[in-house]
Amino acid sequence: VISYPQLPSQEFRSYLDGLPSSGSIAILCDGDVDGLGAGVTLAHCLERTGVEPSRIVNLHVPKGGNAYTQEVKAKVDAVKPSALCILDLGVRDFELAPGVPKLMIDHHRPKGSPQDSTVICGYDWEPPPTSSLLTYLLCSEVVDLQDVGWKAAIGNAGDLGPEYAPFSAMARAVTKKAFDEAKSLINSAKRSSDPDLAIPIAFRLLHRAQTPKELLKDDSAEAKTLRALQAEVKEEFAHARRLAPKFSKTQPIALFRFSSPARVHPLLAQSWRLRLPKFVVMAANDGFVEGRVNFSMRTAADINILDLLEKYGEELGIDEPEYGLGHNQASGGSLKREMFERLLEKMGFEESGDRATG
Ligand SMILES: [Mn+2]
Repeated sequence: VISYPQLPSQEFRSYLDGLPSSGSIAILCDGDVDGLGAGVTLAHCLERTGVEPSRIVNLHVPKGGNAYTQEVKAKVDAVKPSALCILDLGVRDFELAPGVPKLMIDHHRPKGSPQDSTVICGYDWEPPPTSSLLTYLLCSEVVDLQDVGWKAAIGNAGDLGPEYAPFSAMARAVTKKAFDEAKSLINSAKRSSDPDLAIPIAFRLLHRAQTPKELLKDDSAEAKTLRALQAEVKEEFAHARRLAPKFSKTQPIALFRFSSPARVHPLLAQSWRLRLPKFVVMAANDGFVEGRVNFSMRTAADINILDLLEKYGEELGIDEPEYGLGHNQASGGSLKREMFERLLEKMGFEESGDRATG
């Protein structure tokens, strides 16, 4: 049974009470199923407390980017929000909207304590909640969200969150099959080769559906677009799964290196985690963002990946917005190719023949 005595319900309520009565409220959320589940849940909560739906604007981070960058700051500024909610995107000092009241709900290791912000982060809670679960717990103390609770439940399930009995009951009520298929469809948005197109679609589909079955039956043009992108992700993943690992000479690290326009590296690392239980699995994708290597690391061993990446990051002087973030046993990053090669060298990988001569 989950109970978080530290749930800051009062702070959350105070934030809602202090929301300006006009102007847009931007919800900047991660594009994975946990971020979208949290974002949509918060949108329902705001609407049910009387916020005009047209005031709510959903924003996301561009392909391969990080939330705390000038690029995203410009996106936020363009909306001129009177309030900004940042969900499942980490906690940083970088100010996206100075002077605007901000709410951050997250579960990754925090990196700072930002100004003008109500920060709710469950990183060190036991068991660590997902952002969807955390958002649902906070919101359902303010309004009744029973009917849309499955949306947070798919986020929680999709990000391997803790078992929460009401969510399990909701999944059964909507049938497990439809629940899993809806989760997979929404999760394909950020994984696809065109997340900038797919993520806003996924947010809208999840927001307007009353049930997972309704979501799956959506026959709008944009729903078809998302399903086509999902098919592409499946194909790219099936291809990447045929790779064999390379092993470090000095560290318990297994590397899978490949090139795909889709964000299948987290899936690949996850799929090998239990098959190589004594290793840190590293899946590195050269094809996701031009000139960069995007990589995911997962482990079932008692190794702290955040600490590992922090150590190498200091040694190499890595200063990147997307590096070594996340969870103790699930992290990754995005590096320029040259820096990634240096990281691999530090990790005890010999240059592979084709790249060494290239
Ligand atoms: Mn998450």
